[in-house]
Amino acid sequence: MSRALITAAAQLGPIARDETRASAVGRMIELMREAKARGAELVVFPELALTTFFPRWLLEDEAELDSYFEREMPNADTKPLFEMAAELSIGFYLGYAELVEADGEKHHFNTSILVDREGKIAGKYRKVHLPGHTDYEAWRPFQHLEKRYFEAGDLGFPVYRALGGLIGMCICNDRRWPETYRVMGLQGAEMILLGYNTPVHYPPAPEHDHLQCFHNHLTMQAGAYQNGSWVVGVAKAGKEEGCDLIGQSCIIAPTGEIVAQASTLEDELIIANCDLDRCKELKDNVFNFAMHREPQHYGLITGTKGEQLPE
Ligand code: CDV
Repeated sequence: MSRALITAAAQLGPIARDETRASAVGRMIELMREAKARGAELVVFPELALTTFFPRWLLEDEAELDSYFEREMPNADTKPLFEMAAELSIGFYLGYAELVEADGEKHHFNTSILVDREGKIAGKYRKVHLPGHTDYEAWRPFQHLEKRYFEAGDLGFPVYRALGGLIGMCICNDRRWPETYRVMGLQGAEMILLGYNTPVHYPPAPEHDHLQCFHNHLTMQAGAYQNGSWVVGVAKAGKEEGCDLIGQSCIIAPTGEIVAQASTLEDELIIANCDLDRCKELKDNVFNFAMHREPQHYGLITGTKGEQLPE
């Protein structure tokens, strides 16, 4: 008997700066309906899926910046997505900008949630690895101000029992870091969901622009294989406000093989029958952690942030 979780990756094409949340949610509902029609039990949307990728601009007006954030979830704009999920009995992952007010202080996070088949939030994650820079840098063709607009996540990398499996989440730049996957792998993660907005052009190292799609798959395939977990990576793709974003959304088996991949830079649904029991092929063998890990030699990984060079 297998533990199949039929999973869809719902890639989004560009979201314009003046596109409303209602419009973005409408596009996601269309994809959710298609996912259901094709048998999916879970649909994964991108990072910051409700608005354009606003960290590409310096926004100095606090009210304008905060207008990109959600103060509650669900809210009036996103409720239709939750209601549709419950009606169709389909779970979903959604990335959005979260604003929390506590003790008179504002906290901004780049967040994702996992919603179960009853339309209830089953898990939350706040992006740990924030790329980019804090101050305006005039030399760049576009900004990447995630370090200015968000705090680093404060929830770690939790893994949730949901949808019949052990499910973890991360967001965009997190996928490039092996620690992200390992911390979830050590909690038995059987499926890791992630959304991304990745520009083709990387201003600090443009000589790598032609490798963006390669690095996208390289890191996610390695994370899947080395932890014996399914990985579902979902792009916001295409030319968004003049900035080209990669696509190549994909579903990766625990063997590291891509089993479904998007072929456009638009709204596109891909789907795969993900047998969570296939994780055992790796977790019981080459990556049987309890049998083969040697954590006494891994202290540097949590003991230092930067390099410690030999004398
Ligand atoms: N949204 C992101 O985290 N984007 C980064 C870019 C800036 C490199 C990424 O890792 O894809």
